[in-house]
Amino acid sequence: MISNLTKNLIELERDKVLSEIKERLNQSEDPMKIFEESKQGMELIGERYQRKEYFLAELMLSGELFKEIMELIEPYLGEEKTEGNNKGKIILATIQGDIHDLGKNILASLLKLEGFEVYDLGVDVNPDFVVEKVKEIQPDFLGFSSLLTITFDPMKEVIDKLEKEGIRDKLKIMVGGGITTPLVKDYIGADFQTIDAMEGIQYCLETIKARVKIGAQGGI
Ligand code: B12
Repeated sequence: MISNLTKNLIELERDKVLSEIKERLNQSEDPMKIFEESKQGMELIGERYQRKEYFLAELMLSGELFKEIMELIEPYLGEEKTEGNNKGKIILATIQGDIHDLGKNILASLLKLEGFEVYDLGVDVNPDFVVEKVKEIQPDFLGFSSLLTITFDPMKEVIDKLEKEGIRDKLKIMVGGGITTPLVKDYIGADFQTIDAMEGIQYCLETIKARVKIGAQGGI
């Protein structure tokens, strides 16, 4: 069963989609529910593209429409946690060859809301640049957003280089994005994989909490 919103999004009915979202937000509906229905629409658009019922033009339109959806939803997601952005530092990147950024951008917004310090390196990022930034920023987490299979090798390259530099174990590495699986995590050598931003945030929060506990017990 798909919702009316998902159906209109798949059909790229921009005006219907945006007016329904405005109305539901006005009625104080949970913005994450609206987000999930929109995300499902994007997955189904991808399937139409794969079946050759949609082409690049439709993918592009869906990308633009999703951006407009996020602009409506984001102000309703909550206030940034203000007690100093001290939950931890995270670098995000979509690696070389891949320009998909909608999922990465929502993850970045949600992490900021949770109080993380986010360094978003953008899209189509050179693997050596990621390694440089890890050395410079010394983050607690590195998150790759991956929507194309051609990104697996360059992500693995980054992790291999971090290993060679002896700094791999100083941070936790996550990989996410609609096409990723646990196998991808194992192949590139990451610590965690998900196709759900909220699960990623949960992982970061739990990791930080566990570290604080070990520290309190004199383990660090
Ligand atoms: C919109 C879209 C585009 C837009 C992107 C616009 C943009 N600014 O991002 C445009 C039109 C540019 C595009 C281009 C292409 N696309 Co495209 N695209 C899509 C589509 C339909 C939706 C992606 C999306 O934004 N989903 C919504 C977001 C919110 O979901 P998400 O990214 O999964 O993110 C969520 C989670 O995964 C998680 N998450 C994401 N990243 C991370 C990272 C971490 C660390 C964590 C913890 C969590 C996390 O958080 C988000 C919220 O929960 C997908 C279909 C699909 N099934 O995903 C195809 C898809 C990804 N595209 C595809 C293809 C083939 C292409 C093109 C090659 C097409 C072409 N012939 O040119 C080009 C590639 C361009 C390039 N070099 O990158 C294929 C990829 C196939 C593959 N296996 O490699 C897909 C899967 C379509 C398909 N089924 O064939 N695309």
